[in-house]
Amino acid sequence: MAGPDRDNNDDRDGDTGLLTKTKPKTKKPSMYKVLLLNDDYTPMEFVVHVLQSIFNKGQEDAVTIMLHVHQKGVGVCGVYPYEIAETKVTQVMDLARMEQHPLQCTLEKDS
Ligand code: TYC
Repeated sequence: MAGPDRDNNDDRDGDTGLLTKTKPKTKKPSMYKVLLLNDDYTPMEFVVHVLQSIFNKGQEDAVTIMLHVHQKGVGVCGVYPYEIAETKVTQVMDLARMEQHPLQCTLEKDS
């Protein structure tokens, strides 16, 4: 029978003979990309406003991202832990709905 776990490491060092590898206890949170999708109706200025107000982009970055989405169909607005990413998606969708624009925003796991 193993003695007390004096080294206080959850027995990962082998003093129970069951586990041999050590492993860090903490993991970085998974990150999620917030994606903006193109459509034919949402005004460019509204998309720029969304990028500035919700994603804290400056005017130049906001225009660059908006044009990327306009030309390629989809683009990344930012990468955040899940709860923050989900909140951003909700904020975009709420604002777009209020202004009656068909703008779509979604999440994709990053790492
Ligand atoms: N394609 C839109 C237009 O020509 C502009 C636009 C850009 C819409 C990005 C959505 O995510 C978007 N008015």
